[in-house]
Amino acid sequence: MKETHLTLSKWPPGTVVVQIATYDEAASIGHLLRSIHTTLPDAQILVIDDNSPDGTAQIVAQQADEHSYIHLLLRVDRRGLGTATLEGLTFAHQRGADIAVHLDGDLSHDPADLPRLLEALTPANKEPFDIAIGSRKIPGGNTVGWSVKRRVISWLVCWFTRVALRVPVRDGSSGFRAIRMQCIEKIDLTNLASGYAFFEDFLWRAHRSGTRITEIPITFTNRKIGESKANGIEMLRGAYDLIKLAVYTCLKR
Ligand SMILES: Nc1nc2c(ncn2[C@@H]2O[C@H](COP(=O)(O)OP(=O)(O)O)[C@@H](O)[C@H]2O)c(=O)[nH]1
Ligand SMILES: [Mg+2]
Repeated sequence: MKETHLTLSKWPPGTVVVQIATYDEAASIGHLLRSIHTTLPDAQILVIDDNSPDGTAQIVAQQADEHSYIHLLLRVDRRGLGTATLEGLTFAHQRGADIAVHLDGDLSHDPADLPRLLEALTPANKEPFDIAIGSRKIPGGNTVGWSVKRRVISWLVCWFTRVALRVPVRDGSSGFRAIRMQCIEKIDLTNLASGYAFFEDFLWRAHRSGTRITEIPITFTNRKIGESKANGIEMLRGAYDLIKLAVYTCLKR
């Protein structure tokens, strides 16, 4: 098994790394890796896998042996989407990437949107942004295939992020984002939420540290293969993390 987290050689200036946290995504990962490379041939691709029982890591390891732009960060056990995303960002930063993009491993986020997301960081005649969010909740954005229950939960979380956490974005829980690595240096990354609330927690910290954030519309399509890992326990854990953050926000107002 190839474990590239031991490789510390730097990537060239201007490197974009597309990172994917995976747990049991063997059915989609091969196609996703190919689509990302076709869309962004110069990007590095990093998969952070938590030793998925379905062999996702083995597929990625084989691809990494064949293609030097593919990297695998293999963790020994399941430690959550938040810590996986953070480990990916830290790895990208250490290797000298300029921009990291994270997206889901189940093809819900369309790699064809990657160029638009990257372009949004540097708008013409405007100050550059630090974070560009692929947003389902602005005009032109959309969610396809989700149950009413999932839509309601998502709406509540985004409303909570905007109103209680005071982060001025419409889709604070999107897992599809481009982030300038420079801005990572001014964000406090200690004790970030380890599960799904990572995305709101990270944005909350980014906003408080003066980071410039923008949103561009994307269509999120519910997975057609494999199962969602956002089960009841994960959602409760996420809700607990968000409430803790809101209390802290009120106290520090
Ligand atoms: N490494 C890692 N990835 C995870 C974990 N939990 C979820 N993921 C990945 O995070 C992404 C989003 O998860 P998903 O189940 O699709 O959530 P949903 O889209 O909200 O239903 C997918 O690529 C999952 O494989 C985890 O504990 N560790
Ligand atoms: Mg999904």
